Amino acid sequence: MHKVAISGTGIFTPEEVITNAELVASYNEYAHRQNRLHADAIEAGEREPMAMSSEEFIVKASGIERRHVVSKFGILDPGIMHPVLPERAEDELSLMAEISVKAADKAMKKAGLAAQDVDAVICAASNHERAYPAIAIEVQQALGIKGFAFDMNVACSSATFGIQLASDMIRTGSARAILMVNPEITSGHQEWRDRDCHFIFGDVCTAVVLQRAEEVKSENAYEVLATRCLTEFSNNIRNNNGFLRRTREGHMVDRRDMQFHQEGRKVFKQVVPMVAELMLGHLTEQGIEPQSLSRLWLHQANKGMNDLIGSKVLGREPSREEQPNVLQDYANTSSAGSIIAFSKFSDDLPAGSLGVICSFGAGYSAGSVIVRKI
Ligand code: CO8
Repeated sequence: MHKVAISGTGIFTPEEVITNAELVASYNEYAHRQNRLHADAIEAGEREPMAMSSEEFIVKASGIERRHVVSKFGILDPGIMHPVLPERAEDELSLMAEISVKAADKAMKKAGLAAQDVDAVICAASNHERAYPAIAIEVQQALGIKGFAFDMNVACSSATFGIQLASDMIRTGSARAILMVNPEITSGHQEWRDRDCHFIFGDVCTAVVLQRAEEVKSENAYEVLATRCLTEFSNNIRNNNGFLRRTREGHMVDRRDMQFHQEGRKVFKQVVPMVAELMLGHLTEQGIEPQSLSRLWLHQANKGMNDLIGSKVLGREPSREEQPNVLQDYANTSSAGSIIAFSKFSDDLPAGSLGVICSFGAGYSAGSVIVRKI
């Protein structure tokens, strides 16, 4: 068995930013237009008017202040309300592969590895822009990596589940080094016309290089001490888009349930204890005192959720340094959130420091990765 380390991470952050003010202005204009369009039905009591969104609510309920998107075009147009992206020919690099390559270049540079040093590519993300061929294989070809590649999806927990899978493969010898990418174009399946969730998501891509610990060249590497994954079925976060659409009458139209929808309050209440228990159980199993942790890199969905989980795990309120949040600038980037936090806030810790990367989300799913700075 080999020891495993995370030896490099990379983030590709799209240049375009949507502030809460811009988001709320376009949503409210859309809602006004809908209310004007259906004024008679509203007047007759047959239809509820659409309520307005507010910046104050968004910051208070989630902690999110802005989000990056691959393109603002369309999202902020009250006549469109979704991103409009140019179509690409089949022989062009797909969008998910393109942003993966950008994040991967940074991660591989940090790890000091070239394409020939990597044996496999995993694309772990919430939604893949097509079913096949795998995005991971396209990334593998674009980077000139030999070996094998595949896609996987565990929603927001895709990256921690990917780390467990890659670690197990490296430990047992089926690969020496693995590149995992998390291209999250959440703007495509976010419902921008629903005030309950129009503020939640943002686009980004993260990449992680894992390899045998004894072969690490990077000065900022973390040994993966242990991983633990958990799933429990729930319909509280769901998206019903899929290839069986055309088999069901009337399902080729644009339906609300094809986009992200959730019972946010239930998710909050059910997932917080589930994640705290997972982390505490995992630490106990490994004989690690929560007080000995230097940092928690949590999934970036909601500041309130993170504050509660951190407090339950540490037994006191974590400081901003101990539990860094990036959601104010990125919003929820699904699987990439905890990796952004880890990538931005891990170089400063001294050798021997312990921390946990933890994600949680749809499924439900949650993943805990205990790491120690080498
Ligand atoms: N502006 C003003 N008021 C609003 C708005 C708004 N934009 N939205 C809702 N309100 C109103 C509501 O209508 C409600 O009014 P009333 O009291 O009159 O009924 C009131 O504000 C309170 O609403 P909520 O109860 O919904 O508010 P919460 O305090 O619960 O906050 C949150 C809502 C922020 C959604 C919160 O519940 C939350 O964060 N929950 C956890 C959600 C979560 O973490 N989900 C994980 C999903 S991500 C994942 O797993 C990956 C999925 C795959 C990626 C998908 C990519 C698109």
